[in-house]
Amino acid sequence: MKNLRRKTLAAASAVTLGVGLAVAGGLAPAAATGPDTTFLVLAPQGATTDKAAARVASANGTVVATYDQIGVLVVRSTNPDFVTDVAGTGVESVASTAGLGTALEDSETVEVSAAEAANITADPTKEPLYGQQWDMPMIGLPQAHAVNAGNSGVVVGVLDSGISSSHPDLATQIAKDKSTSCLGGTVDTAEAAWNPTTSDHGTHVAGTIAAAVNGVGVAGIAPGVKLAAVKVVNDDGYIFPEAAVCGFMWAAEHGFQLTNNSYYIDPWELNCRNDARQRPVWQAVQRAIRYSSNKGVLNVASAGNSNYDLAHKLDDFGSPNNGTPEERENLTNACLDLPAEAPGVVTVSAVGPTGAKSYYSSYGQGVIDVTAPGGDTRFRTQGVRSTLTDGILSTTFNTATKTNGYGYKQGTSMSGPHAAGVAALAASAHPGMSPGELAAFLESTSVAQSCPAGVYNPVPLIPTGPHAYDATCSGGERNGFYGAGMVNAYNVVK
Ligand SMILES: [Ca+2]
Ligand SMILES: [Ca+2]
Repeated sequence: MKNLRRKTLAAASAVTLGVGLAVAGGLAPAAATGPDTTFLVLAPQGATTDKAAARVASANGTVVATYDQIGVLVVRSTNPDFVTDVAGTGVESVASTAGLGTALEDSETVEVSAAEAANITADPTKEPLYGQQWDMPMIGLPQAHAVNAGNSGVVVGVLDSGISSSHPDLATQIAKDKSTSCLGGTVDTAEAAWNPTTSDHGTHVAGTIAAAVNGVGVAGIAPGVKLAAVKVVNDDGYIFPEAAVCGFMWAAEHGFQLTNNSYYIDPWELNCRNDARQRPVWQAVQRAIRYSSNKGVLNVASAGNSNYDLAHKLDDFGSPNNGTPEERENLTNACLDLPAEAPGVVTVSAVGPTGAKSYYSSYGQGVIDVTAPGGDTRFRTQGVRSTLTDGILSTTFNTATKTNGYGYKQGTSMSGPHAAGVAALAASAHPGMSPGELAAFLESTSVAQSCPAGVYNPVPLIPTGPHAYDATCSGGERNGFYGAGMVNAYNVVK
């Protein structure tokens, strides 16, 4: 898994370089030119970016986005010496984001046929496909909807690959005036810019949070709230730090109560042992996350799909080379997996239809805050083969045929939006809570789940080997697999 991630990161770097060269070819600069590269320039915390902007201009850079609130500039430059040239008064640090895109962990969509979608059930919510949504009764629907199905003043930002605004279950749910693309680190509010192009991941996430209860398709958890599409995943399936910064700042400045972040920016591999040059990039993202929290946004994030113990990363990599406590502290601070491990972010693990941890879900005591359904298509056969209906059913958009539909996906990408949806109901029923209060309420209303004893592995017969998905849960009522427990929609509104 780690090697795979390293390879995809290398691929992202190559793509960025290719695009940059094509752009640079059209310019006629006086000085030597390199590829058109994106940089994050940080002013000292609390300072304005005026002086830094002046340095950028003198170093042949172009500011494409200014975040004075957090002292961050997004800059593009073809100056191969930009990093050294920009250094000076008002610039605390600078780094290129080239190669720092992380791949979206998207599972293939398994679409439901039109015939199946048309098969009306007798379910009280009147949604034809509700009978396939095993995840909803697990978290307290439809009981919650009888009390509160969400308030339209609550906006949930889906920081993802866009949302299909033509989907019959989503068209009425999207706050178009609060939706944008953040690709390249700059805002583009055109509707086409925030619709999906190569991935329907965000469309699936959006349906879980707030698909309409309208007699069509599926039911979302909080159909009364509004969704905002914030596109941060590029057409190659990568999330670059400048897009994430833009997304958190957009959410902060547009009155969002919540964001859902079903992606995983993982600086650990490349950044945390030797590469100090990348730290400014992650510091910029963390400043943006912190700023959004201070502006009233609760950010919800997926734990990741690597069956990884997030509480013991240092153990996995061994001690840092020089092994000093100071170095270790620096590593810990600079190398959080973002946004999952940033302070104040609600981090969500995944369970399957039995309520047990999904074989793929990452975990970690003190890292996982709550759990929610994300699907587990392997537990039924102990890993031998996949049972698709044990994934999460939601809204889809086939990017090849440009058609809206319904389909199954699995992952912590699917569990995160369950927690975001429940939090949206909580914010609807209890307006005025701060992000910290909302997070604490989400946890205190969750249904605690115990650790399984010993080494846990629901898929011992999986082809990758009998121990490929071993995991050990630690903690008591609050533990590394499930955090405070399973989110519950009814408990937050009753
Ligand atoms: Ca519906
Ligand atoms: Ca957290």
